[in-house]
Amino acid sequence: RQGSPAILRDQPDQRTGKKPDLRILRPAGCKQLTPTNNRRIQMSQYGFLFDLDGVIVDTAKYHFLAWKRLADELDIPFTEQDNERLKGVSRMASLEIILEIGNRTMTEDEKQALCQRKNDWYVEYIKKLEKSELLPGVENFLKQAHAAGIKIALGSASKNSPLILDRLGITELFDAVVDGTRVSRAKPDPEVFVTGAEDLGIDPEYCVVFEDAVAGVQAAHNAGMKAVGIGSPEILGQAELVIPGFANVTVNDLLQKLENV
Ligand code: B16
Ligand code: MG
Repeated sequence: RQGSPAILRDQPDQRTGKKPDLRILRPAGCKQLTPTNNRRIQMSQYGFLFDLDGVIVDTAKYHFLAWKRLADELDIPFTEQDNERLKGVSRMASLEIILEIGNRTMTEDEKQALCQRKNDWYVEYIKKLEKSELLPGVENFLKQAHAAGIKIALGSASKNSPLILDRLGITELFDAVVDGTRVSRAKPDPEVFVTGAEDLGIDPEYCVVFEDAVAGVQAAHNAGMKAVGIGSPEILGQAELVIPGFANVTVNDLLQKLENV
């Protein structure tokens, strides 16, 4: 799976002078992309790294409900617009943003206790997550990638990632899970994706990151990987490719587009 891109045999037949049909040379089940710059990269050489919140499932709404409950208790105004600032940000950093909004200071112990309270409420929501909450097309896309032999990792700041994958019934599609329990540096630091690529045993050059946050796209680039933005080009314009979501997106088409950028 690792190493240089495979160069398939495409020399002309000495007898007929014709180039062989690569579809025939390819072993069954081994899909191959249209070559660019004379390289033929097999699908199974790629690693896909997925952010969780905003890419696979919208957990932001549950984070909001739990943070809002805490903010109300603390008498701190907290709106859905404020919640946008918490996306992709760690639990403690999220609390610090809320305290900053309320112009409040707390001891480390108090902050830990508040994070725990918020998380207990959040987990109550997450425990009830259902498969139907998977974002449109993402399960099909993950299954296509898995079937094509592409290695798949999760790269999320959430310490609740394993529970969420379990509730959504997609744990077995992932070869590696890198979550908030394994990394200490937040995106745009590349730590989460570099760790994921190491787990998969795939060179960053062949890793594609799927992200809905600008900081996540930057983290992918800082890791030497390509980024596919999930959302709007106005916000995620730095990504090599931006798609509104996974509905009707095929792995083959996406990789071909990426190879041409
Ligand atoms: P937890 P991601 C992030 O997920 C969320 O976007 C962010 O709002 C949350 O604070 C963070 O996970 C930590 O989550 O409290 O469950 O550990 O976008 O990195 O998948
Ligand atoms: Mg996200």
